[in-house]
Amino acid sequence: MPRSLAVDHVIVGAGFAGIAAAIKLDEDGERDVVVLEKGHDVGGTWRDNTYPGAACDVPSQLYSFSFAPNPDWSMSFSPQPEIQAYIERVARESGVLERFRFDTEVTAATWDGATQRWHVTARGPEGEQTYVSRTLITGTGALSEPKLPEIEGIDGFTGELFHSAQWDADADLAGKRVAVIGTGASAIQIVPKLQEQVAHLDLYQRTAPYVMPRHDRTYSRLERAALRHVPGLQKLYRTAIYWGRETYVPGFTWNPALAMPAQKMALKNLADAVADPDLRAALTPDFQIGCKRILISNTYYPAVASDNVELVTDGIARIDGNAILTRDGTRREVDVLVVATGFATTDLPIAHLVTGRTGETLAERWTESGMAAYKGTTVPEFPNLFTIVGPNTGLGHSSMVFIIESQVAYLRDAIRTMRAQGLGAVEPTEQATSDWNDDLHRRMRRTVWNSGGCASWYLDEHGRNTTLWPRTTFTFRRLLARFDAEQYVLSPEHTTTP
Ligand code: N01
Repeated sequence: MPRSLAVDHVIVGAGFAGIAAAIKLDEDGERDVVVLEKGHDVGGTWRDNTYPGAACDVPSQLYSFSFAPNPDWSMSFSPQPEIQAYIERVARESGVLERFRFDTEVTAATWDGATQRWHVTARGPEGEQTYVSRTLITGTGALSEPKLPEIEGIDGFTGELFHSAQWDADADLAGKRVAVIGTGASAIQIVPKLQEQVAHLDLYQRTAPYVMPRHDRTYSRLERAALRHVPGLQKLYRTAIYWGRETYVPGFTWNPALAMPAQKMALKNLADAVADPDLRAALTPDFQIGCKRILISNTYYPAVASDNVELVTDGIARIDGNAILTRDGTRREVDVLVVATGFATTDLPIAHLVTGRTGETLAERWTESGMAAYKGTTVPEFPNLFTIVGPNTGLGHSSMVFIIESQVAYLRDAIRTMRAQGLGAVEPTEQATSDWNDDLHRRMRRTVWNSGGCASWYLDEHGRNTTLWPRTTFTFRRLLARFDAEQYVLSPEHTTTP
């Protein structure tokens, strides 16, 4: 293989975002595309998160591609293996899989203004390769870089240790003493499954989350047959789920008073599940609902209340050998330590690898102001870069696939515009970008994420919310419906470009 290969588009990542981009570009006749994926398969976060109990907390009918409906979901909130199988099937049947390079990790991407091309270097099974491309499309996800807790002595832990997103499939936890650190969306799915098999489980909780009932159910054969065969039914069902979530959930992120009924509902869920008043008090959140992601589970509280589980709320002081020491001086020995401590969300690894036309990386550009893009998708000084699931595109209440499809529609229109107008480079103006972000952060001030009295992965080290979208998803789609060339610096294609 040549060390340098010219292509039209490089897509980084083969999760929902990368697959959608590859399929939709193909529909436009954009077939000179390569998708670089550091993992061994498609699926992204759904390939990686294989921990016991992993499942979606957004209904699958909505959490799937609009262009690849699936009448065969077994449950409303499908388990990870089913979602992974769906992603693999869509990728395989799309016919674009031959453009994917697996086990291939991007190590650098640099814009060359003279040729109006990205130089994307990647390390793969056949060594190092540079792809020279018109556009660079990142679909690397917001929750893909596991974050380990900074605890004194953790490096010297003598038992087995793994992160929730790097589950050791060979680990046999039956009859073991296990500790779980963290009580976020991952932990509350893991804990009930572990509780069933381990001898003892210590659950280290720093902040109690709100947990709502999980209204999950299995679809009957009749329902699945109807979804498959009745024209329009699946689309109608998906639309109903979409509007149901869109109308009631975002409301209380903007108006804390509207959150009170939800908060009462979550506290009633806790009271119904946990009889012991001391345990109930320890599990009661001390912030406003919605400030962190609201969790859903019917099995978490009963598991925590089980005889073989201890909820530890004293802070962790350090790790010594195979033991965790808390600040009250207690020492608890364990065989296996599961860290369900989340992901690096505001300092994305890809940002350190991408260098724009001024010689600065994305991470350097974002050092002071925090992550920021125009429409979450394009960045000044980074021509022809499209960041799917970029800054302020995340959701706490609905399907990220909807956001991804909106961004893909936008970048397709950008590429069509470039082709039609003979453009070699497009980048948003600084003015358009700062107007967009000023507006976002003005809206953000009113939300529970900023004023709800909690710390969360939504906020960066300066307390700025650079991850979530503070409006309806419908508005996001409308604002990205068309590539608004008037907000961009447009450069004609250099005639000398090879
Ligand atoms: O991570 P998190 P997650 N010492 O960051 C604690 C999505 N998701 O993997 O709250 C002690 O939410 C931390 O404590 P605190 C979903 O978007 C979706 O669970 O910071 N504890 C917290 O309890 C979700 O929001 C599904 O005080 C420490 C936990 O670790 C996102 O992924 C399933 C600590 C981290 O929670 C992330 O969820 C799973 C320390 N040093 C995930 N450091 C679906 O169902 C951290 N913690 C689709």
